[in-house]
Amino acid sequence: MDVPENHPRAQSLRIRERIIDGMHKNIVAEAGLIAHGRGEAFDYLIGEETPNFAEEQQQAAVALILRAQKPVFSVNGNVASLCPNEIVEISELLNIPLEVNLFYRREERAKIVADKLVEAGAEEVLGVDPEYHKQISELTHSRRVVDKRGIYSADVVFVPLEDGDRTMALRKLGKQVITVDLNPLSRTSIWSSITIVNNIVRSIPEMIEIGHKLKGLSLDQLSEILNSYDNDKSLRESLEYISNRLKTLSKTSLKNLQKK
Ligand code: PTJ
Repeated sequence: MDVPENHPRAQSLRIRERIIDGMHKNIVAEAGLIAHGRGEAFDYLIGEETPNFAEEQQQAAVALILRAQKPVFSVNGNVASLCPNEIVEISELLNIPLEVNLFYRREERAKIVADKLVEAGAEEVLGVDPEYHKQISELTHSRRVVDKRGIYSADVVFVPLEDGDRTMALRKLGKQVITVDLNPLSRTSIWSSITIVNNIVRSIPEMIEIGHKLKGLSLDQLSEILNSYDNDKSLRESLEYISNRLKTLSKTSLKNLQKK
């Protein structure tokens, strides 16, 4: 669908089109549409812009990736459709390899998602060559499959828009997990080491900017950033932010929002 330029919600509709287009191309799972709708609802609650707490979460996430010995970026259908170019850019900047890892795994879909990343400029995409497949016993069925060069041996896994089950399994395996999830109450948010409560279409470009700034820091300086970060506290801040915002809105005329 052509989104009219002057539509008041043109940006949101364009992003939706990426997901719909991704579903028609078999990149996005059907359930990915539902996940996107849930994300949109939470984005309304934070005002569809990056709050201060998310900036801190993003900074800590970049510091953790830069400090990691073997980080990996786990990409699913929604993420590949929403921001393929930015993912390739951050992968190169932070030296974090891309691995296709799907909740609704089917071999041919994994290949299509990988092709989407290659089309966006990725030189290598893990997770699709059966020669390197390994199983994570904590997970069931096809979701067990990971790449032995990637998630299997990684110390830090960046896994945005994820299902809670897998996040828990990765944590139980001793890995640090970074996620992006607009829902601060999801199991993924609660189980992750660092939870970025922001829309991925904003957070990846912002993390690229942060990456440029933090790249020159020493391991000690990165650790300092991480030592002053507390994910539980940060998640509570996100809830406080949402509830304060709703309280304020409930006291003023909603006509003020018509300007948006
Ligand atoms: O491509 P697959 O097969 O790996 O499947 C991907 C989905 C997303 C369908 C799968 O991982 C899934 O079912 O995830 P959930 O359990 O629905 O969780 C997705 C979370 O991402 C939800 O908490 C949403 O609020 C959140 N979310 C959705 N869109 C965005 C988002 N968070 C940040 N930015 C978004 N754009």
